[in-house]
Amino acid sequence: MVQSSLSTADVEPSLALHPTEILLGDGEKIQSRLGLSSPTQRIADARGDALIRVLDKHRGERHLVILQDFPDPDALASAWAYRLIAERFEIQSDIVYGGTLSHQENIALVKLTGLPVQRWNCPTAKAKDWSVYKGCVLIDNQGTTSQLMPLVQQAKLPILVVIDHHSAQDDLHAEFLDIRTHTRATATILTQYLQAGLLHLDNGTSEHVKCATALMHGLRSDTNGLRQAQEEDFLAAAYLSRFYDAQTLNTVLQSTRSKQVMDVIERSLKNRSIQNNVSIAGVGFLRYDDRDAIPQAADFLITEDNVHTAVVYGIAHDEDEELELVVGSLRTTKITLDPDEFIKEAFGQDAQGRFFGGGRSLAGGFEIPMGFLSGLNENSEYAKLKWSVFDTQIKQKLLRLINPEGSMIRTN
Ligand SMILES: [Mn+2]
Repeated sequence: MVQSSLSTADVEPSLALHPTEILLGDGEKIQSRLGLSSPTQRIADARGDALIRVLDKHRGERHLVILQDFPDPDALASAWAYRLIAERFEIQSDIVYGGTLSHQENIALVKLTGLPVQRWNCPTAKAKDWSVYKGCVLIDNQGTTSQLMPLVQQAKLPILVVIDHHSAQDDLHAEFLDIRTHTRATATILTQYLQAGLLHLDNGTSEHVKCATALMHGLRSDTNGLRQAQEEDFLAAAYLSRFYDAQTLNTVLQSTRSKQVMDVIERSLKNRSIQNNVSIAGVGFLRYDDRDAIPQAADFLITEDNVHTAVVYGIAHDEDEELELVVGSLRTTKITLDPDEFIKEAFGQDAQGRFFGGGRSLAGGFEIPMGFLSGLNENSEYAKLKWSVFDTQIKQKLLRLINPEGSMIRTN
C-alpha cells in the first residue's frame, strides 16, 4: 500500500493561514474543523495537531509501545491504531507487555486479527537490544502497571507519548500527554485521532478493517458493552461501524471461559461476603497466568441483586520467576464511587510512596507484592497461614471504608 507521509512543514503554515484545513505531505487536506465545531471537537483536533508535530519530530525512529502487564482489549486495540498512525511518519513501533495475555477473549482477539503484540517477560526483555529504541510510548496506562518500566529507566529511554484515560499519575513527563480521565475508553481517543485525519481507514485494507474491529471491541469492553458509553463513545463506535467486521467481533465475544476461570468464579461465589451492598471475595492462590480470572469473577459478583460494588482478590504466583503478589479487582455500578480514590485510600502507599493500585471510571485494580513472604507454599500449613493473614488484612482495609463503624472483622 502506498501511503505518503504527513509533514508538519505542510501542516503548520496551513494551520496558521486557514484554520479549518491542514495540508498533508501527499497533497491531501484534512478538515481540522477548528473554529467550526463544538469545543470538545476543537480540543480533540488541537490534540491531533500536537501529536502530528511530535511524531514528525521523531520521524524514522523505532519506539517501544508499552502496555500494562495484563493488556485488555482497549489497550491492545488502541496501541495498534497508534502504531498505524506512527507508521505514516516512518516510525516503527513494537507493542509489548510484560505479563500474560490470559483472558480468552484477548487471546481470541489477538489471534483472529493478527494484532501485532509481543510478550516480553522479564528474562526476554533483559535479553533484548534496547539500543535500537529511541523512546517509549504508553497507551492505556501511565507506566505504573508495567514491570518493564524499571528496564525503560535503566535503558534511559525517554517517554515520548502517553495516551490514557486512567487517573493521572504524578511525576510523569512526556513530550506528548493526552490523559482524559472522563473518557470511558482509550479506543475512543484513538478513534477521534483517526477521525481527525491522522489516518484514513480504508475498507479495502484488511489491516484497517481488523484494527477497526479491535477498536470496536476495546471500546465496547471498557464501556460494559456500550451500557456505560457516553456520547463520544457512541460517536466513535458509529464511525468504526463503517469499517469493522461484525463477524470477527462476534467470534471474539463468543469465546468461552477456561476451566481455571470457572474455578476462580466458583471460589469467589463461595467465599463472598456482602456488606453495605459491597461484595468482597478472596479466592486464595491462583496461577499467575490465570490472573485475569479475578476481574472476570468481579464482573460476575456485581450481577447479584443489591450489590453495587464487587472486590475480588487472590494470591497469584509465578513459579518460573518466583514472583508472588496479591492481585485484586474492583467493579462498581455506583457512579459516585471513584475506584481510583477507593483503592488508594484502602491500601495506601508502599515505602517508596507508590500506590498499590488505581483505576478509571467504574473499575480499578491493585497489586501488592509479597516480598519476603513469597514462595515456599509447598508447606500447606504455611500457605494457609499466609493466605489467612492477607485475606484478613485486605478485608479489614476494605471494610474500614465500606462500613466505618464495625471495621474489625471476626475470624471464623
Ligand atoms: Mn482502557
